Amino acid sequence: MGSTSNTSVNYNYDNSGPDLIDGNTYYWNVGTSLDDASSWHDVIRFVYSSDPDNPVASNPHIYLYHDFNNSNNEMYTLDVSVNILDPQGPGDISTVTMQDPDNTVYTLFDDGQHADNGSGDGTYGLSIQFNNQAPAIGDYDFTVTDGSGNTGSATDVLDNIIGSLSNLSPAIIRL
Ligand SMILES: [Ca+2]
Ligand SMILES: [Ca+2]
Repeated sequence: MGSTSNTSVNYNYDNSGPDLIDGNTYYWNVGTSLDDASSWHDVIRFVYSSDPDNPVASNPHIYLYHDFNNSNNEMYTLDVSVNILDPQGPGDISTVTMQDPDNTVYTLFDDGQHADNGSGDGTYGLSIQFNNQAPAIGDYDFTVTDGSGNTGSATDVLDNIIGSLSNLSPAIIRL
């Protein structure tokens, strides 16, 4: 077929595909083939945005663990994460925060140390511990701000507090 020098492709040139929706995640698979050979790239995940500047927050997640510690105090661990992308690249991300239903604001990290998967992979996270008090029910709002002050947001909801398995006791067999 010869060489390809363009660095962009047109999606949906024949109008047979669905419209892309802002903030949605898509997967792109690129392949080529000849009579006797073929080549393909790994599937590429991307988030669609029609805005050339604003960062995008997607896939917000809050995950609650409920346990008891050695002193029999109730412990709650809230792992939160969100995927962040920016049209200017990861270097344009300034801050990523999460505001809980009590209006406390937490800073999230992408260093591989804060329940955020790998370092520098665009997933920002934080692991928050609560002792003897469950986290608040309601909206957890994630906000990303880039170097120019543009923002993007996403929300996940904590709608119930799970119970703990601490009341389960092993069966005692009396002889
Ligand atoms: Ca930007
Ligand atoms: Ca990460």
